[in-house]
Amino acid sequence: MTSDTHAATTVRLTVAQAVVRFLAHQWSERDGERQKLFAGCFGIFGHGNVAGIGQALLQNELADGEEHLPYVLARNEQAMVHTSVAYARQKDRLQTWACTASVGPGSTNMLTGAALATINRIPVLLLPSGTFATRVSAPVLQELEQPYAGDVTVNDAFRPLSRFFDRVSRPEQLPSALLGAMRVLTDPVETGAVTISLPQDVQAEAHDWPVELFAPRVWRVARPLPEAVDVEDAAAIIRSARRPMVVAGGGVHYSGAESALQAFCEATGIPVGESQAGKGSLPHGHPQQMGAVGSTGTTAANALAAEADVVIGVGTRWSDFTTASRTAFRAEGVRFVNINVARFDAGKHAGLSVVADAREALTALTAALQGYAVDDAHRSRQAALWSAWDAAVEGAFHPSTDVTDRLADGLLTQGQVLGAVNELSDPRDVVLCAAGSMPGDIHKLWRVRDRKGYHVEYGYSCMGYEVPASIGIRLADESRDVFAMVGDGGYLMMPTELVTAVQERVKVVVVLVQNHGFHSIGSLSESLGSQRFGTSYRFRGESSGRLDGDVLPVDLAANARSLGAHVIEVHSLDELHQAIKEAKAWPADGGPVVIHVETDPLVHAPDSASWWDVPVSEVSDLDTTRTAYAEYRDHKTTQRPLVAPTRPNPSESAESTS
Ligand SMILES: Cc1ncc(C[n+]2csc(CCOP(=O)(O)OP(=O)(O)O)c2C)c(N)n1
Ligand SMILES: [Mg+2]
Repeated sequence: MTSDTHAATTVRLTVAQAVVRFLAHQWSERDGERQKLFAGCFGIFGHGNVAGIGQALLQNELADGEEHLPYVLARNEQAMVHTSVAYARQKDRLQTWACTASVGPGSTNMLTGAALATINRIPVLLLPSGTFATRVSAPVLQELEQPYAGDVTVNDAFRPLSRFFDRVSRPEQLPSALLGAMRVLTDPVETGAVTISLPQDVQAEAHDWPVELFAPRVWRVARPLPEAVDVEDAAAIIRSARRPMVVAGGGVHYSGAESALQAFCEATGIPVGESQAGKGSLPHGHPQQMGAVGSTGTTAANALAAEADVVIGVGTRWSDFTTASRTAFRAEGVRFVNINVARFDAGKHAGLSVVADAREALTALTAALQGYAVDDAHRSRQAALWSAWDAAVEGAFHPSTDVTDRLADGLLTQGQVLGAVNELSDPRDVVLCAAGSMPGDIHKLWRVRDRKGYHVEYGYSCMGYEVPASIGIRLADESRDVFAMVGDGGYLMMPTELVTAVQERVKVVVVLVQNHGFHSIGSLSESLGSQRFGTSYRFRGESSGRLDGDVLPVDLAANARSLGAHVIEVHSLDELHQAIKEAKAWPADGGPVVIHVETDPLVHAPDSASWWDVPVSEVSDLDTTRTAYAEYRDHKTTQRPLVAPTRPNPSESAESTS
């Protein structure tokens, strides 16, 4: 190759410029629809990325005719990962953001976000900056020194949290790192946090890149088909069932399988219980919709789960909340059929694995089950169970005066707050939550009216996800209002991104539920015999020396106002209704609205007598703990191993040749 030809086929750019140019040219495609894989890049600059990726983003922003990778300045690196994850989830994992952070704490701040993305199986590209690859001036500011290994950096902490990790120590390594990263981001089985660690000197180093590295590239998001034999076996098991049930997980949404699930349920009459990620798989009011299942389930779904003889998991990873710590499915000989794109999840509970895209598998299974339906008794049982539960929801949303008369002045119940937001928001609006007592209550109570109307992050249940995630959802879909339900504890973890919402004029509605501490962990603590220890925000008592003094004089409404939000403080149900209407009418580019409401943490949502396994101290000086331990041991006896084989015993099966 002559040097002239060489000049024509390569382009000289820094590693950081190459990263930005490459990312701007990536597309995803599914069902014939194409979209940019990266909506942009969030970042916070410091040493390590200000002159590398920062310079490249600036050059990209100022360039005419170049594909743009919009840059958004965030306030906290953990938060910008949350924003990206929420965006990607709202986009059914077909689009996401990149996140750039500076060396050291800027980068490690993203670790919690990385874990959250990987656990929830949501794509996000993380670009932590690394210390010098050459190590010429080591140790540099914020560098970890480990006497036992010269090549370890703080960014190695991303390895166990990422589905793909690479460190680009030489420019030549970049193309394979980028291509590997894109493969994982767009693979429904592998996806999660994808990390490319970029040492600060390498970011700024120039290299001659082949021009085709930057050609537009389309990543097709697969819809793997099920194997015919698995569909036949699954159909045979379901045909043998008298009381089957579906458990719908997040995979139903990511695959866009809601209509296929509805057709399956309508043809067979099989009822559906939903995990947190799967909630909204069937619309509220559908006769087979039994709502939440598991520890935070409805009485309807949990009653059906307890007696189900065949459980069909669709796109669920079977977390302990979904199985009520393996106590929800109690029928003798209960068998599982798992439809999942990931063999890893499809094999759980020793289930019959149908490894496939949820939409494709459900469509094939509906055809294979032609002529099969549950009997009328099972259908009427569903209807009766649901109407009893729906009445309980009405009671929580609109409590009787017996309950409200006992509330202190200006306080509401959490159920009233959720009911008001559910009833006064539009069907397409999105409710968002992550940690505290609200995720469980919302899982039970919320009436989901649109496939993208429900967004509770309950894989990692990360306090602080709510405010940054609300921005991601709104950026992903400006036609919907977002109602972020956040407790005072969660708000205090991460109010920072209200400032980012102000900067970007992003309208989000944050409903800040002030109950002066941890309603959730307080109740959990009490149920485990730990007397709500250390769970409320109070002064240390002068005589007791314990955190049992007066409520702290914290004004979160003033805090939100100081960050630039429009704040509405409410002290009654009427004022709450007015506030929600005001928020609905707030201009689309008006920035964040915060509704501050105080609730009584001692009024609980209706119970479904379900369980969650949280170990209690085996020995204790406290009566409360000893009582709780006795109850705990009783519950442990109801736990099932769920390991029975699903297929017939080979020595008894007709096809056996031995
Ligand atoms: C980052 C993080 N730290 C700790 C926890 C454990 N945790 C779960 S809920 C909770 C309290 C939440 O308080 P708040 O947001 O006020 O909600 P409430 O329980 O009062 O409804 C805590 C500490 C968590 N989920 N995430
Ligand atoms: Mg609280």
